[in-house]
Amino acid sequence: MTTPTTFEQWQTLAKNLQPETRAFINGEYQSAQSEKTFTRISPIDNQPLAEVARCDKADIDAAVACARKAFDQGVWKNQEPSERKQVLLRWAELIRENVQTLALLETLEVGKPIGDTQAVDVPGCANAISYYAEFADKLYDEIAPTGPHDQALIKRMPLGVIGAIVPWNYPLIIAGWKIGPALVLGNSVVLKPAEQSSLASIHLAKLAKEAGIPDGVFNVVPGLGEEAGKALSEHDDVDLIAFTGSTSVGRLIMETAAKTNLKRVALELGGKSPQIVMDDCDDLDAAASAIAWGIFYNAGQTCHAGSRLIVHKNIAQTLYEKVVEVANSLKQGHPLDPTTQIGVMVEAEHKAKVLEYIALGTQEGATLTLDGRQPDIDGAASDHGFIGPTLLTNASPDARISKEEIFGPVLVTTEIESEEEAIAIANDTDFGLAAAVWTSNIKCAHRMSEALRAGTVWINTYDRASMATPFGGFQQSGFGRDRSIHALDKYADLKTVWTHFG
Ligand code: TXE
Repeated sequence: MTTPTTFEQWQTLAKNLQPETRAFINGEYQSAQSEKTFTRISPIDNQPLAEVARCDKADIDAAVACARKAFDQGVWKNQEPSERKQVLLRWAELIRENVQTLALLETLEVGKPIGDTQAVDVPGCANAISYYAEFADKLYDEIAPTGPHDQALIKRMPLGVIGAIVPWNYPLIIAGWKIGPALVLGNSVVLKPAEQSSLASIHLAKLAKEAGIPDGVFNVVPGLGEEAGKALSEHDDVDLIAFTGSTSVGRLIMETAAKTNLKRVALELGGKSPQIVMDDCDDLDAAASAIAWGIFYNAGQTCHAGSRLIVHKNIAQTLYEKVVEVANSLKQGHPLDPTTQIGVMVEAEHKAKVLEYIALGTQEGATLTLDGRQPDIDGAASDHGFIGPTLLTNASPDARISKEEIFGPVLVTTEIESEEEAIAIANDTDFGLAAAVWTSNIKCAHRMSEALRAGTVWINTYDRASMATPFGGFQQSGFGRDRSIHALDKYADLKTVWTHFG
């Protein structure tokens, strides 16, 4: 099939799409045992997109039992590491080959631009799986220093059954970040996608089977958070819940783990990441561009969105003007139009929540410098789901809009006069996912990067990343890292095997 390049071609493909909507358990697609479904409405046109299997405890029990059986029988973990690597690499390749279908599913479900799902989300998922595939035959275990007649091996053992609960904002990438390291170490996985974004994950399962992942090793169980998600996190035979989502659900999952089998928990939660711009920043154009993309990309529905701008008062007005200029140049439009840069919000309820925050901002005394509530869409799509780039300047650091995660294209700014003041305001948050510092003073950059409480600190850039760097938060942004070699730690236990031959 030739790759569609126009809005019309993508629309035709979308019309003819017949997505699989059932759970994938033990290598087969199957309806929920209750036969129930839930309707996914596309945020693009508010029309029903699919009737998705509404799985609950019974289906989770079945999926976990198959995952456990596959693990205990060793159908995956006991394969030669190089064979497991080949299977995972083949899966990643199939994901790349299926970019059209996967990108389309994700765009239709969550309303993000097709250009992004094609160029970022689908390749991001494939790259995560191929990155971890390479560890299969390259990662060595350890021998501890001991006396001459002893040998102590420190072996990395797979945990068993991993429950991966993922959100809707980057459904495929975040799934890949969890599935890749879990599977390469020999674990089995039960993936619970968000109810807003099940279809692309369900399609992934077909490709997993085609690549040669044995039955039971990778399962996808769609359903509601309070039903399927809760059942997975309560399950006594799940060894780890790897979760990305809201701080409130993360808290629940930790409580549940403590009350059940003390399963391990890894949490990647919300954020309120500051971008600090000092008055010696020597490239305000670059800063403005990175600041705008850092908050407006994916309509601000990004956990590490740079949602707080903390700017030196000497340059504040100039910077606001530049940020507004970049914001106005971003093309908001129909998500199936390949030239669109900002799509629609994931759901009407979520849009309403973001609009409430914008209204609250002005009540709290901030100035609405750029009002995105009535974006000027050029007729390519109805504007029901859109919120345009929004700038609330001069917000009090104590205002709710400065403290709470809005998860929309809303940049909240506060002005400062010194490095100390900037750090104090930046760190005055319960979160700690990311931060950035813009300065030409190398000493100031390093002092600030040390002082900022965040899992990632960017200096004179924003949102540059690679699979080789860990991603995750300090404080209530969670713990445990996705990406990089360090993510492997979450999916393994260490076993010491001590032999004495004196
Ligand atoms: O997240 P939820 P929602 C933040 C963001 C957003 C808010 C709410 O601020 O506005 O959270 O989003 C599953 N037991 N982030 O409601 O509910 C659910 O089915 C087990 C930041 O979408 O946390 C989904 O699969 N699982 C975030 C996943 O949890 C449960 C990305 C996430 O949903 C459950 C998304 C339960 N009781 C939202 N309830 C980020 N860190 O990027 C729900 N789930």
